[in-house]
Amino acid sequence: MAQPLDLYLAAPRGFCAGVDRAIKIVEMALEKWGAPVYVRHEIVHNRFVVDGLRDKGAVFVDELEECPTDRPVIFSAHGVPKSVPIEAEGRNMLYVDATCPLVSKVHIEAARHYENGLQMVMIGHRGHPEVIGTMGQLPEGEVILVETPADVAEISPRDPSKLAYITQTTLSVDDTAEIVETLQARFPQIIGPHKEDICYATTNRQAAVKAMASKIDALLVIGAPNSSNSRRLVEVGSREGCSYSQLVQRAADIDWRALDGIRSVGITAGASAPEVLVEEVIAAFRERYDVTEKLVETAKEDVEFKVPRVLRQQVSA
Ligand code: 10D
Ligand code: SF4
Repeated sequence: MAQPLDLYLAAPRGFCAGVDRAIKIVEMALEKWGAPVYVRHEIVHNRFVVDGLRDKGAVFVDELEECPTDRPVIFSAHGVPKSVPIEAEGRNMLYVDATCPLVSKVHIEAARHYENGLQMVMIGHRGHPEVIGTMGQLPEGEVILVETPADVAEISPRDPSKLAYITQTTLSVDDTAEIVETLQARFPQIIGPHKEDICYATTNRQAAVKAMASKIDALLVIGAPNSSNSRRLVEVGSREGCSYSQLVQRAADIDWRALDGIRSVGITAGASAPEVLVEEVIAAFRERYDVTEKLVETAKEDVEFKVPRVLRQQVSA
């Protein structure tokens, strides 16, 4: 007889509206213009998604200079520095920007603060493409990056009375609140968004993990190692008391020996992880255990973003 196991499934989990839109953009571009269509950076941080699009004719590159000028190029959902579309225009290239509208919102916020004469503090992870893209909206030196509360003590803004803060969209809600508090304590005049710029999808996925944490012995987060929002879900699991909280890209990555003796497992997926991989993981549990599925739903999501007009025209034609 197979061991009984409670499998708690987080909702919401997996694809967010920005990821859905970005993948659609690549698929529709391939339909409209044929292969190859170039994509600067992984369209979203998931190997399974990227491999699937590559099979359909997408070519993934790190930099624009790797693209020929006679093929379309798509910018990834994470956003790009201002210099990238400028370079594309300079080379007369056809480009489609798949930056998530919620990332673009932060770009616009940064530009507005800059026009109002404010210097910016960005809370984010150094080297992440979204951070590079957002900081790259403004001239060098206009955005100071902080990653931790300790960093706040180290920065030397031009004029502490003329400061604003912005954040990466996929951060830990709790860590960010702590950094914001530290910023406000050191710079009481700092201007910020209503709360932070963390998006609805990041917030909802972290809340669902918190809600299931007391019920589970282990948490598996389906997502890629370079996916910021997925890694934050693993951290939430550990902090909420799951002694085993792990990132897995798909079922083959599960360390079954580490789960030995465990009676309840939570499953969630980062915003860039497709539901087929969740189903694959559930099926793998069903093969080994007598599984009872339990849904932990903390929010319903109905956000949808339109694809850019240039691709919509093709659909209605
Ligand atoms: O690393 P990440 O969480 O920023 O990106 P990922 O592609 O995993 O998920 C989608 C999130 C985006 C595009 C940033 F908002
Ligand atoms: Fe947009 Fe949030 Fe999804 Fe990032 S995680 S693509 S900001 S909806």
